[in-house]
Amino acid sequence: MHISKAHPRYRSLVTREMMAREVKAGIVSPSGLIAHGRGEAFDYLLGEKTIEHARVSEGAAAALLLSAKRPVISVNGNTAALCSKGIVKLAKVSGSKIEVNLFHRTEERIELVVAFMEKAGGKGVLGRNQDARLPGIASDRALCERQGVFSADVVLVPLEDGDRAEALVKAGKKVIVVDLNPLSRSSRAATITIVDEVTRAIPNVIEATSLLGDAKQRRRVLAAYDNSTNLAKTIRFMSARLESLAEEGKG
Ligand code: PTJ
Repeated sequence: MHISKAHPRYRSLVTREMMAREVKAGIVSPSGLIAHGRGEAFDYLLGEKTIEHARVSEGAAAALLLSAKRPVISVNGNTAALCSKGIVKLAKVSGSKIEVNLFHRTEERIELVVAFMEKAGGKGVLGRNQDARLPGIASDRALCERQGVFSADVVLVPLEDGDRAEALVKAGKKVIVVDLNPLSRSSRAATITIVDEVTRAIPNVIEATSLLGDAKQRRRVLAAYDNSTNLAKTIRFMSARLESLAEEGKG
């Protein structure tokens, strides 16, 4: 389908087309399109840009990843399709492993998404040999690699479903979530929630890692961070933005 560059929603339409293509290729699950649409709706409430409170979370996420002993970035179909190269770069600068973990899990999709991340430059991408189970989840979504998510101390989970985010926290891990919905269970369960679109969030976290070389500074950033306070500020931001748009509409 030809999309005119003059269309006001050009970027969004191109991304949708790409996601639809990746459904056909088996990278994105059909439900991934629904999740994407929900994300787009929440992004409207932010004005489709990184807000100040997300910047704070992105800085804290960079500090946590750099302070971790065994950080892992968990990748699903949507994250791979939207920002595989960004994830590979973040893994490199933060010393994190990449592991593919799918909600709609089949051996075939695991292989496809791992190969996709390898093609994007990922080294030692985990997911093919899931030999451990995350406690607290009954289904196959509990499967993970012993040398990856299972033994990680910090896990970054973009666009994660609530059950898994909660199970990771219960397993004693520090969890960084990227989710445009500040009301989701994942957002509430996480140690750090980045309410920002994933293709903006990942480069921002990469940029923040370059500013946090000093361990003392990282500790200061983490001590000042509180997830519930940050989420409350984000919800207030969305609400104030809607109020001001309604005021504009009046005139
Ligand atoms: O590839 P699979 O099989 O692992 O499936 C992945 C999906 C995303 C389908 C699965 O994890 C899922 O169902 O997720 P949920 O529960 O719909 O949660 C996804 C969350 O991510 C929602 O709260 C969306 O608002 C949010 N979201 C969607 N797109 C983006 C986003 N957040 C940031 N950036 C986005 N581009």
